[in-house]
Amino acid sequence: MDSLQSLVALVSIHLLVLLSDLQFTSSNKTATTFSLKLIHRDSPESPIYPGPMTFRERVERYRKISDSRVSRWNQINMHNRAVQPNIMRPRVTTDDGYTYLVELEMGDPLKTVYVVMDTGSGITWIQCLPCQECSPQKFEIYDPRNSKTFKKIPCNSPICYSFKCVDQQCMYSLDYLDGDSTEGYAASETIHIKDEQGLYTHIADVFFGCSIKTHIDTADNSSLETGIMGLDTNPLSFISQLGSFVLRRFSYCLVNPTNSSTPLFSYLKFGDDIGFIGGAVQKTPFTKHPDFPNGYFVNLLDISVDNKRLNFPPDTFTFKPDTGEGGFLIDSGTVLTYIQDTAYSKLEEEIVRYFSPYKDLVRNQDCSPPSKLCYDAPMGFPLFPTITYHFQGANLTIAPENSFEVDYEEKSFILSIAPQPRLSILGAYQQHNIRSIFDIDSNVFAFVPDDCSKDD
Ligand SMILES: *[C@@H]1O[C@H](CO)[C@@H](O)[C@H](O)[C@H]1NC(C)=O
Ligand SMILES: *[C@@H]1O[C@H](CO)[C@@H](O)[C@H](O)[C@H]1NC(C)=O
Ligand SMILES: *[C@@H]1O[C@H](CO)[C@@H](O)[C@H](O)[C@H]1NC(C)=O
Ligand SMILES: CC(=O)N[C@H]1CO[C@H](CO)[C@@H](O)[C@@H]1O
Repeated sequence: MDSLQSLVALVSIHLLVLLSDLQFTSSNKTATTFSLKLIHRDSPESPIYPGPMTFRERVERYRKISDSRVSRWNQINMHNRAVQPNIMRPRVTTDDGYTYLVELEMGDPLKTVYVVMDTGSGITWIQCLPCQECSPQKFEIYDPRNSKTFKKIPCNSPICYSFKCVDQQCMYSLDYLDGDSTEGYAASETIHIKDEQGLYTHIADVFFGCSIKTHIDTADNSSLETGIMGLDTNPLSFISQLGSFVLRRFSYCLVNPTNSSTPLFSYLKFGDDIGFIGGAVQKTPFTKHPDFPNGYFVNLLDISVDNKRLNFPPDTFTFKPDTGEGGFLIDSGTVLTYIQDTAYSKLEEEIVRYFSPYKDLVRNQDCSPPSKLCYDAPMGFPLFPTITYHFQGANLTIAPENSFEVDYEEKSFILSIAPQPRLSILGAYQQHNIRSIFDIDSNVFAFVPDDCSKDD
């Protein structure tokens, strides 16, 4: 569909974008539910389907992405975090098989953009024409000059308090020390979210960053990725802007891309539609991290390998003001899980001990970075341990296939957890086939095992 006139308006919502009080100013039907299809980017359904890649190619590619994403957590200037990257999460697709992209339609006439679903950041941005420096992307770059609903944020808007006024223009910028960055106009646009019946919800005046200078290390011209959708609790994040309209909650269920027999998409769900069918839903409260006040941190108390507890001292994963270390973040924009160095060593030791009786396994010292633990294994080696994260009031047990990536061609496997000096982060790979629910008003992270390939 090319024009708004041809759309069936299910609901029209206007966001009054005020820094302190984001809200919908008008809404006819109360639509607290909608969902966006999430497609893995390796999926044949994905418009950027790269064609068959070998396991090794996929692993190398996503590890590079994972490492560059996680580095931002070490490198962002802690005292200047007014501006953070955000990611949006409609329909989710993926370029590399390991990061999840949300498909959004925006503007009038409608244009499709693909943004990385990121619970680890807050500001949503996409590349915009005319670029001063654009990163390659597969599809035409969004051109705000052609959209009737695009607006620049004026310098006197409260939104611009977080940004800079340059030549009468409100400009945002995000820098990562690893070289990734985005810079451009603070802007707003109408976003259109389609349900299964093809009916649209239109959300007017959604704030986003219109990037005219983008540096993303991993981008290439087959990349579907046009930006990032921020879903943390930053007041300007996508979920904060939707706010009470969606009861300030969302959920997703990430399909495992390595299982090519299943459809590689799922949905990002909001409000009443967060979509779990009861069952053994577990809940743990979000905790605060002083350096990342908008992040979804939870209180990790201990870890088990094959149901054997490692018995970490209770404050192992809590934030330590003296060193700046600690904290456990739920982050969909990072692929691998990262465990803070000292705890990682103990975890790795226990996993090595678990495998030690199996004499036909050979530890390989040459793992694909940043992983440190990999083995050559006989074809069909079936005996992998579960790993359990013991949170305050909840246990998250990770199925073996989400902790160990098995390469059947190379007859090897690799741990999907890597060490990290500062923070611990639960990445997307270990979230496969778990419905993850972020309920900001109730201040809980809830989760339940689910078959994400059956998400509807
Ligand atoms: C990018 O596009 C150019 C020309 O359009 C092509 O020559 C080049 O091989 C492409 N690079 C990648 C990584 O696909
Ligand atoms: C792939 O998915 C199918 C169907 O959901 C499941 O039966 C099978 O165990 C999965 N295979 C792997 C390797 O996860
Ligand atoms: C978590 O697992 C431990 C065993 O390691 C058990 O004692 C505890 O009751 C479990 N907690 C919940 C909430 O299930
Ligand atoms: C059907 C319905 O309730 N329409 C209302 C939608 O909202 C506008 C303005 O808020 C009202 O004027 C309509 O009557």
